[in-house]
Amino acid sequence: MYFERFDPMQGQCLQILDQAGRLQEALRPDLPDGRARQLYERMSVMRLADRMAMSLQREGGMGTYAPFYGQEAAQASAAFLGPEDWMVPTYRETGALYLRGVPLANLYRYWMGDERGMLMPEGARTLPIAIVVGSQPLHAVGLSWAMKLKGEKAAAAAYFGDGASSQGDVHEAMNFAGVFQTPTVFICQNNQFAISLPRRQQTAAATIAQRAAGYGFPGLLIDGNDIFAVAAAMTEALADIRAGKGPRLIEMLTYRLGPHTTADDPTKYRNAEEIEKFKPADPLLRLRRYLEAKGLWDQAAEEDLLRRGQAEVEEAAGKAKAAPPPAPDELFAYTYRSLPPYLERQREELRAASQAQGAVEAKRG
Ligand SMILES: Cc1ncc(C[n+]2csc(CCOP(=O)(O)OP(=O)(O)O)c2C)c(N)n1
Repeated sequence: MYFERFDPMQGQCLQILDQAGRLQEALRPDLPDGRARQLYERMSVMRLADRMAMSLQREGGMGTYAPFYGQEAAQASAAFLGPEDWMVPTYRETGALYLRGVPLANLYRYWMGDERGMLMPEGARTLPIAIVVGSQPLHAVGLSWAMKLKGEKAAAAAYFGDGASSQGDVHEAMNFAGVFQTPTVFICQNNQFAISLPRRQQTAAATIAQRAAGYGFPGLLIDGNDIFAVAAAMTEALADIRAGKGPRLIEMLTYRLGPHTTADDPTKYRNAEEIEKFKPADPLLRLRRYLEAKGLWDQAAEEDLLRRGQAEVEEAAGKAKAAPPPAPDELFAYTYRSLPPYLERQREELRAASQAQGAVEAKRG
């Protein structure tokens, strides 16, 4: 009903829970209050986990990190995927991967430079993070096409941003998905920026969701800071996809409140007033208001949650820090079956350098 009723071509955007925490019951998806409360808790811990990653980076434990502050409801889309579905994440999806069940300590390890943090448990149907912008839709379409050929009733979820939507790869993926009717859900988190490039300079189209029409499948524009709209869009898209109705595109309108990554200085391309303008749209704030109005949440519950959440996040950070670092050799281990000569030389250089460093450290005692 949502995909039919809300036409992105007409500029329609699905919002069910407004900023004041008022819910439009007539549009409510199958998201009972108990589940909404549970999601509020997970999204709150997600935010704490994001903050912890920022601190770990600032204290030198991580090379870089891509925060998702402000995008927690869109990230919670992963909670609606089943174990039979595939998830294909970008670097932004730490929160989504956490909800998918990837241990936080592993996610931190990855950002600390240890690829083993991306080793997924057998059968987890979750690809490792790919930094290559726009690669996720291609991979998800490939996976979903394979599932279709095998007769599996499941979907593959492609995560990507507004910036990625301009990549040729994304066009090819969506076109292929339309032609072969692959079971793919394209999840575009439109957080208004591709690093410093604002959304208005990204495309002359009024919405990204409307592009689906050009590929021959339905698209839906939603308020990506509204967990009820996220639930509605994801549940309907996945049900349709599993019923063999082909791909779906969901554009989740959100706003990145933090920097693009820890290497970015957003004051160079947006001012403080703009950020303040978006703060009332915070996905946690409105859900909390809703739960409080229903008598399902209060200050004591909030304090208890923050205490438990912080303990969980600190434990994960401790685990990640205590994990043995990868051997330098591993840099060369997984891409080539046999290394080309120039990489062979580099590996020998690195071995010699780490042995020399080891000897110096041993002398120092
Ligand atoms: C193919 C490719 N080109 C360029 C980059 C550099 N790069 C990293 S993130 C980014 C912006 C992507 O913006 P968007 O798709 O909107 O996602 P967001 O970072 O906002 O989540 C760019 C250009 C890259 N990683 N891969």
